[in-house]
Amino acid sequence: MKTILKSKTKKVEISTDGPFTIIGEKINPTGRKKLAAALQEGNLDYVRDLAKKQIEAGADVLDVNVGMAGTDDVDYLPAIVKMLAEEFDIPLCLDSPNPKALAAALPLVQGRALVNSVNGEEKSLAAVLPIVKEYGTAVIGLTIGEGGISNDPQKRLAAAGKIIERAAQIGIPLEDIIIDPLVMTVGADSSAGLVTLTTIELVRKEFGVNINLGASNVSFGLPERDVINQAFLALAISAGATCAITDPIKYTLAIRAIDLLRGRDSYGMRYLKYYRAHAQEKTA
Ligand code: THG
Repeated sequence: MKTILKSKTKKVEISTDGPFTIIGEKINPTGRKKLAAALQEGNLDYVRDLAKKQIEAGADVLDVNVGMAGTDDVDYLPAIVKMLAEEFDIPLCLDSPNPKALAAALPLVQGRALVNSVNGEEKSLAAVLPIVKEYGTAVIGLTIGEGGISNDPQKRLAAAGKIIERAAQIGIPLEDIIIDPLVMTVGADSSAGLVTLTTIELVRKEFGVNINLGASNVSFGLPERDVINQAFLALAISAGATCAITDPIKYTLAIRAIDLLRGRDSYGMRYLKYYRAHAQEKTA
């Protein structure tokens, strides 16, 4: 299964057979005061810098989240998307549940974006899927049902099924739907990792679709987050995840290693190329 995203001149294939796809998480003001302040001042330099650094570090796609308490992302998403689309040749993942913000930003995208996200609630399905159809994008479907987020992997699977079915009804094909099994922190519930891993396997077996994770969520509130995040990436990729919203600066080398270990990097070319290009950073 392949999900195709595009920028001005580049095509990115998120694939159930190929190497793992990295969606850079850092354009997100949650927990990042400097970015929140920059967005509120209309200063795009900091966003530009975050985009550049993530691309250099190996991001295949950039997640763009401008959601902040007390603001409407209709005010920020279009301007940021316009700047990124003009200045960088990388596909964008528009991270907003707000249909108005998505509809305002999508005409400014050059290429084929990923809408992040729709969920299995009627209100979201009715508002977001027509926008996905109209702009011919791909979409991330969060496995949230009418009852909210369940801890039961079967219920998360059912929410995925509902999204896939409703998308099919308006002509959005299976390959354009990326299911997100939801990652919660194991700091609050020590079974949260297992629930996600089980859901990944169920979704992979039932639908064979691409699967995305907000991988860094797993370690919120715990010490040595990097260790937990890397261990989780290995387990989740092994279970069937095919892309993640994560930090390319910290995790690209580990992800290359995982691809190599899974036989998805012939002769270790991608691992070695990345190592050589970034080796000085480690020793510096
Ligand atoms: N699924 C989908 N989209 C998502 C999520 C998901 N979008 C948002 C989020 N979850 C994924 N993005 C992030 C971005 C940052 C962090 C976690 C998830 C994070 N940030 C550090 C912090 O807040 O402490 C800051 C680190 C830094 O300064 O670089 O952990 O699940 N579809």
